[in-house]
Amino acid sequence: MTMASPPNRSAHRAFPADFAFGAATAAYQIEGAVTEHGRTASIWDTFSHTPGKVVGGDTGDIAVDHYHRFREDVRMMGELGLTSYRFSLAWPRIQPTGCGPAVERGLDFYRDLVDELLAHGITPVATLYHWDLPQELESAGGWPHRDTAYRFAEYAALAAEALGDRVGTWTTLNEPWCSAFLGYGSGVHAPGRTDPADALKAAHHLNLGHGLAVGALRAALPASAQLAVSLNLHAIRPLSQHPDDLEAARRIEAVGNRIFTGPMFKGRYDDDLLGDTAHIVKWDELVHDGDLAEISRPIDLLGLNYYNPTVVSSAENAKDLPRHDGHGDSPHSPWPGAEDVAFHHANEDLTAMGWPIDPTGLSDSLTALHREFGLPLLVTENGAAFEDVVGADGSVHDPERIRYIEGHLSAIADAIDAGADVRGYYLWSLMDNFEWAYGYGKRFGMVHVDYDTLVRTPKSSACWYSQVIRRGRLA
Ligand code: IFM
Repeated sequence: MTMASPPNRSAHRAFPADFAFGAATAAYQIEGAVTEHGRTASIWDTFSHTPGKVVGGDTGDIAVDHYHRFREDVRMMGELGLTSYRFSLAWPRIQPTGCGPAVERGLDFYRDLVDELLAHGITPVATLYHWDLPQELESAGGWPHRDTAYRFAEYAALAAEALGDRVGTWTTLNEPWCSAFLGYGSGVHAPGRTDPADALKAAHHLNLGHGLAVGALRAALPASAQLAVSLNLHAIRPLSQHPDDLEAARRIEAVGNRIFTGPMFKGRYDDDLLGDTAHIVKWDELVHDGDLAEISRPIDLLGLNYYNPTVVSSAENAKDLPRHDGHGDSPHSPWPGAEDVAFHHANEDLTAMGWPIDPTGLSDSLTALHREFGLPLLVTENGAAFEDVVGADGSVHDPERIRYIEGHLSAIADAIDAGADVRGYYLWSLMDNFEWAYGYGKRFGMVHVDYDTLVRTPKSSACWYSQVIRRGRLA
């Protein structure tokens, strides 16, 4: 998606009557209880326990203890009026070694969670993989190893057999770009490997795992099941119309977006992507006969995770400009075949992550996805970290987060007006949690968590969002 001009915005329109107003979380970021009931280590347990990998040495060992407090958390969701909740299943809780039979106690946790959600009238959306690969599978080669895709499909079948009677919407992978390119390219995410060929192999095997899982889910679930994938597609804008900047945008779009949307929705890897990366990986050996047909099995919904636009230029055109290359602290690029591209801020209105705030990237992306793929869309993540301050009375006023959410909901309304079939919004995140390599220092929640007492306190953004949900409109 290369971006166009900003749309007109209006803050007053209603959303469709059945629009899902939700919030999202992920297992490793909230559950804790990492050794309970048979759960074994995931790559994030190993990574976070490796000195120097996560700010402050933080780990998900306790996280926000959702595993023990889920009933309280669901009650809070009910009080806020959420109509839907997107959570992920911890693979190492269900299938600790990444293969073999499921652990019933692990499944029971999710059965109980879903039953509690349903009792509160909240529609569950289950994500199968939000980055917590069982460590044993990583030790056997991880996502660069083809076998991992087949293990993922087996796990998908076990999850669907256990939960398919109560979960109607499933997403296979969350942000496979991060799994492949931050996990195996720049190494700032687990498992922390830094080989560009492995990153590309991981991307293909994540795609294959997605396709195989779709097949397994279709076989195990009722025909009414809605299957999706959640992609963090980059809303790419060239810094200028200079041919070199357009070329930079093309390269990033190829390895940032089309590497997933091509095989998933068109049954192919585009020639330019294959050409850009031909010196890194042998695609004809990597992609086996039949893989693309498997990967492009039809799905029902496309989930978009959007935080900020991605402004790019050629290195030459960026010589005298500030650059924000987004490699984290790693000297290794997460962009194989596009290592020289320079990244810039779209503006200086930044969140605590240093991410520019620009909702037009969301409306433009939704509109472009609608035009290109014609699938119903969900915004499966959107939100912002800010430096929240707890008042003397314990309350947290977070007007910046309200402004952020309002701007992005308004952008969704713009996209709907422009014809996109957007069916829901999942705020990232329900509550403060373990923000991966940043540890607990970055707070994305609409609910504040005191990390000493684990007490949850809705911030003013939660109260504001709750009113939006009850009205079904922004103002
Ligand atoms: O916290 C993450 C989430 O796990 C995946 N998408 C982006 C969020 C904010 O960084």
